[in-house]
Order: sequence, then C-alpha cells, then structure tokens
Amino acid sequence: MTPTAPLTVSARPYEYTFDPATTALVLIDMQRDFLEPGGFGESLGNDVSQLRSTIEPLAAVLAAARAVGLTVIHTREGHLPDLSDLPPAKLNRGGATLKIGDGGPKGRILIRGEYGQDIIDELAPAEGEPVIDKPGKGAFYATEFGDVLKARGITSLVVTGVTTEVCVHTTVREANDRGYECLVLSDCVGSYFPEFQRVALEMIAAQGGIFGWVASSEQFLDALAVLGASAVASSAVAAS
Ligand code: C5J
Repeated sequence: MTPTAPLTVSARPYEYTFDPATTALVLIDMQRDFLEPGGFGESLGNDVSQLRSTIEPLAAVLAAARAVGLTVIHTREGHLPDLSDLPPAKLNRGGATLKIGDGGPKGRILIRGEYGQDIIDELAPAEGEPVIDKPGKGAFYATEFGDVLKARGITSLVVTGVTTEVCVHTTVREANDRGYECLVLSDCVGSYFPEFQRVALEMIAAQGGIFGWVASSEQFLDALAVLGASAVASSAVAAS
C-alpha cells in the first residue's frame, strides 16, 4: 500500500488518527473454540451465542480493510499437542467440563491444528495474512507478533475479536506498553458477560485514553470510505 494522508476516526475519548500504510487490523481469537458450541468457551460454562453478534460487523470491517490494502493479522489461542507450552495453572483453573487437550466434538480442546481451534469460516484468513498462534492471552507473549509488526512498519492497531476483557484487553495493554496506538472497535469485540463488555471498553478510553481509543465499526468504516472502501463494506454486510 502506498502511504496516504492520515485518516481520522470519530472515537472515544477523542479522534483517532492513523495512516493506513502503518496500521494493521488485528482479529483476536475468532475461533470455533470460543464462538461455537462444543468448544473451550462452552466447556467453561459460557453462552457462546453472546459472542456471535461480532461476526457480521467484523466481516464488513475485514472486507473493507482488504479492499484498501490494510495489513490484516489473525491470532489463535492454542497449545502444542504435547501440552508442553501449557502451564499447569492454566490447565487446572476454571472447572471446565472439558479441559484443554481433552477430546471434544470439534477435536481436542484448544490444541493447535484441531478443527475447533481454527478460525470460524466467516472470517477465514486470506492467503498471505499472518496467523499468530499464541499460548497466552496476549498476542505478544511467546509469539512472533512483535516481529511481524516491526517488519511491516506497523505503528497503529485496530483491534477486534474475543473476548473483550481477556485476550483483547491483554493484547491492547501489551501493545500500549510497546508504544502502539490502539483503536478497539466496540461492536467487533465480544464478551460472554455484558457487564464486562461495557466496563472493559470504558477502561480502554478512560483517563484520556489510558490504553487507547474506542469507536464503532461504522465510525471506522466512515474513515476508510475516503479510500473507496464503503461500497465493499456494504456489499459484505448484504452478503452475510
Ligand atoms: C479466553 C480469549 N477468554 N481469547 N480467551 O480464554 O479471550
């Protein structure tokens, strides 16, 4: 992508400015294990339908980002088949009916390479889009994410995915400490707990943007529209 003049998104706590050439759209853990029945999220006692409202707006943002040539990066939470990267504290916590590594209806729970651990069909990575496999909640911990961003000259992150207060928050906090400017799209992040969703978003933008900015997908698409992305985004919504 050729560098363009900075774009501006109407956001909380104030306008977010970004250069598309140095910005990545990041989709955190939009995996079957979190969004579909029979996976890790449900085994922890959660109602996975709570997360599914994120899919349609995120599909529209993804289509628009691809149309204007924005860098797109996906992450997946998961562990090696021999569980050597799984701390006992994570394995044993949570009182799950199915633990990480157990066999479930979509394969071994949260294990790399299993059907359930992969990204949902609606948001499947396109060829060439990096997919970062991470053993933790944050995208930087024990991964190549930071190197991928540096190699591409990325300084701003538009963050989406699940769950808002866990992997999205951890990643935004890690990114903020490393100097990245983060915009979180409020309807493209989801939580199993409506009150956590509200408070987690407030926490990002509080204190003058202590961790970053918050905007809706519509506000972000409005900003991208000057690059000609609006038609693509509308057709993605119509098709979904
Ligand atoms: C969780 C995540 N919630 N991707 N993972 O365990 O947020």
